Amino acid sequence: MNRAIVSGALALVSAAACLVLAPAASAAPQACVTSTLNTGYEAQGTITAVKSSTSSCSDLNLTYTDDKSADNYDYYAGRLRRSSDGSWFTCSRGYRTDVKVYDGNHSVSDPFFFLCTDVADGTRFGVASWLDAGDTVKITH
Ligand SMILES: [Ca+2]
Ligand SMILES: [Ca+2]
Repeated sequence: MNRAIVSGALALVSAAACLVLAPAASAAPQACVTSTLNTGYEAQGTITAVKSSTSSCSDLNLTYTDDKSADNYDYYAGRLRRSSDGSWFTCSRGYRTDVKVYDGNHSVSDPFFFLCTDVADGTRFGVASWLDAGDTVKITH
């Protein structure tokens, strides 16, 4: 006599495929683009640029400066052009004259060097210097 043996089904516990996705950095430097500009004397210089519409960066980060005077430092501010009437204004962060910005590279993640924040795509921008004009600067945006 056969006894029906009900074998318990083996529950195969599949290992949950836990794909841990690294959170996307909000301002990954490699996703930014960098433009080289010159500075004007408390105004935008003759070389300006347009805020990238494809990068993931929303700020204007000052990542390189070369002051052209003997001092080799200056104080910088971002300038933006209004699309409405083409006029220029200095970003609200303004010039901060408490710390001299010496020639060289500056960290893209150092908030001190965020000249303007939350800049709309397509906005034309420039950089102003406080002491004298004609400095070469790079903006990562
Ligand atoms: Ca210099
Ligand atoms: Ca200068």
